Amino acid sequence: MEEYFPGGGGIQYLKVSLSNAVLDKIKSAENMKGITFLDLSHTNIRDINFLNKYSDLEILYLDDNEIEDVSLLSYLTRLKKISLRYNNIKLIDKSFFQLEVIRKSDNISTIVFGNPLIKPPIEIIEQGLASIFSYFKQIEDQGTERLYEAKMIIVGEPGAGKTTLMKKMCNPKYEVPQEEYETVGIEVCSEYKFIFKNAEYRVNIWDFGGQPIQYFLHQFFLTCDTIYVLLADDRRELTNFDYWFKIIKLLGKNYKNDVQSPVIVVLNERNCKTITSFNRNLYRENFPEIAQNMKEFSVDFAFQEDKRFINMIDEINRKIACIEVVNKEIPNKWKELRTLIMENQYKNYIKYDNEYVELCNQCGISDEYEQKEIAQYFHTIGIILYFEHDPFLGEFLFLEPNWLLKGTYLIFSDEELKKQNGKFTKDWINNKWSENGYSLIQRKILLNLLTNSKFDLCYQLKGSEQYLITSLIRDIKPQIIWPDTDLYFRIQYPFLPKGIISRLIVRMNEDIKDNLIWGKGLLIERGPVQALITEEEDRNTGGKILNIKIKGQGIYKQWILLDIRKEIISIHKNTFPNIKYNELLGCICSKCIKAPEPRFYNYSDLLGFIENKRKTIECYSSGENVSLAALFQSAFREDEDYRILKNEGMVILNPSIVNVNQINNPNLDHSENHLASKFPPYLKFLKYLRPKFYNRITYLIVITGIGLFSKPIWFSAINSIVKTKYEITLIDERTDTVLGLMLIIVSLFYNLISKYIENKYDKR
Ligand SMILES: Nc1nc2c(ncn2[C@@H]2O[C@H](COP(=O)(O)OP(=O)(O)OP(=O)(O)O)[C@@H](O)[C@H]2O)c(=O)[nH]1
Ligand SMILES: [Mg+2]
Repeated sequence: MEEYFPGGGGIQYLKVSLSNAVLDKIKSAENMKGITFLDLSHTNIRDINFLNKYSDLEILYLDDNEIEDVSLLSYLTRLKKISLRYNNIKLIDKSFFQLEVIRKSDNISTIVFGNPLIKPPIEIIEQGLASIFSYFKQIEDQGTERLYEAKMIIVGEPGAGKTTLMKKMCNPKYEVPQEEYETVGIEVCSEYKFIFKNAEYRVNIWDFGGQPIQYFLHQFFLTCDTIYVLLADDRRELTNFDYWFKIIKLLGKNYKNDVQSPVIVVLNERNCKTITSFNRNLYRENFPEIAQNMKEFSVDFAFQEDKRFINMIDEINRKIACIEVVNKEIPNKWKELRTLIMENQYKNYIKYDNEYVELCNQCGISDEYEQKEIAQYFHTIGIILYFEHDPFLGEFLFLEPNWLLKGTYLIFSDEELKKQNGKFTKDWINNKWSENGYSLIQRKILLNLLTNSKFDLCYQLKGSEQYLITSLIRDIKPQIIWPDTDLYFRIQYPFLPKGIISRLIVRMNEDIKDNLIWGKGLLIERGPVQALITEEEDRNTGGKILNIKIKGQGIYKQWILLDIRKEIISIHKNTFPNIKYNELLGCICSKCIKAPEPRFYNYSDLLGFIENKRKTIECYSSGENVSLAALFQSAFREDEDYRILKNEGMVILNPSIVNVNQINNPNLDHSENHLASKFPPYLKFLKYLRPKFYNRITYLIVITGIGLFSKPIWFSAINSIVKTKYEITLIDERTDTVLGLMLIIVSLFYNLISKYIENKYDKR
């Protein structure tokens, strides 16, 4: 052991660079008192009980391991810092939160981030200590049990047999109908129950209409912590497996704990003829995360007692029983509340503030946070719909989602509206709903669902009574005169879910130029710049790209790009937190700038180059060395907005890199370059000093001057400051008046000239 812990009890610090052998020694060490720092991140350890010998530990890093049980940590009472990110911790005892190191932490959730926590749930931990202890208290007071309730989502092409499967699961005697019946919106059935390991599970089955016009619903209603049944129909062999796998990967994964919902692929046979178009190996290869927890079945629902149907149902049951949230321990009172809510199910919705809170109070649940948490939990397991973050919709709990979806679908599928290219007035839409039996408050809720900002479905046209549903805009690209592009930017997606362009149109509607919008693009204008944003096929990767072309002068280009990226990133964040994308920046070398399409650089690669202190990159198209700083400066601004973007999770560039190299910017016109080349060292110097120069040095020198000039008593004090800080030797007391005057005049004059030159440079 000595080689690792030289000096025995005398050492206080241990940073381990670990081989298995070293790790074994650390684990088997006898008495490790005196060690205060231990970093065992990325070592694949599972069991940390050996740490009981390290009772003096103050700093302990255990990130990226396989740890499940952290109860031992309660013995490490001297800890001042601990990190347990990305382990496999599901349950944490109350004693852990009583540790001083946890109690004093500003943000406990960062310590345990990336763990599949069930108890306490991460949402509770994020709320801080008070909520955590209140959670434990509730459990102690009330006792807990499991609800054994889950949500199952059936998706697939129209007519694939989704509704048939749902009905068959809820009623085994159900006979497959002869005629076709198309599901509109989503139908929910809560009658399916099964027994697994002595527990009775209840499943809320959500059956989605398969018509492509309903795909926009997916972004709002496909959720994680559920099971997906993907139905493929062999009659038409039209199943778009690619779309379904991608959307399930995107929306079916809980990004908080990285758990992907299980998937059952059902190849629905007709007359025992199997589907031929499902290339299972390809999907297993391309979607390994889904494949891990996926099973396939070929079944014909028309055959009663088909053994394969029974096998499929068994597997569905088994997978449901393994979903974490389904086995979550909840306080007894929550179950009582569930029953009370269900008694209201004949109502379409209940109001959060009075009705729901009242039901909570009846069950003795008075804590506001707990009430909210229950609503979120019931939303996850599919009992209700609760739009937690929406100021208007969040006032309701929707007990019956169908009327909401049917009301929306009624509008989206309206032929008259399609002819109007998605434009409607409030009167028109209210009439439409009231003709179909919707009450005043229902109409209000529906209109809010359409127009509220969470969903970006529609917006009010400028200076008009009309609204526009952007996903109904015809996909006919209007004639656009677009001469040259000054700035090229792209976002490249392996999978682009439906709706990003139409949502972007809603978000940027204030800037749309001359109504130039279509299904796959928009043209926006702000001041002297225009931006053309289009959704296109990516010929290189087979995926999709959002192409952003900007033309115009000055920094407005960078502004508009920044705003477009902000909106797109916010759409990602709100609806598709798992989405994968690359940002690409167009080259600015002399050849690319004139070419119809430039070479594109991967934005994050460029950031890597800058970090490695590279100054240029070679354009493979022209062979020119392009200044990285100039490349960045062509597209990005360097101010406060960067910080905002950084908070949004975007990588940014350190502005100083751009600044110093400003004179190399080929985007400056000739006269600017000329001016810049005249003063490079001076400008660099000024840039270095600014803004400190004006504020600090001038100020200090002028004050010194005044001091010397008027009150020699200051002399010695100022002398000592100036001497030590700036190594200027003042001559003697007799010269102080002259010296003071000189300092004042020279520094003010210098200040004046620098301001003049800098302003002149900046204006250009
Ligand atoms: N023989 C046979 N016919 C089936 C089977 N599954 C579905 N069908 C037929 O296909 C029709 C459509 O099935 P649905 O279950 O309504 O299809 P869906 O996927 O819900 O369709 P949408 O709601 O339009 O998306 C049914 O009415 C049946 O006639 C099956 O397993 N065997
Ligand atoms: Mg159906």
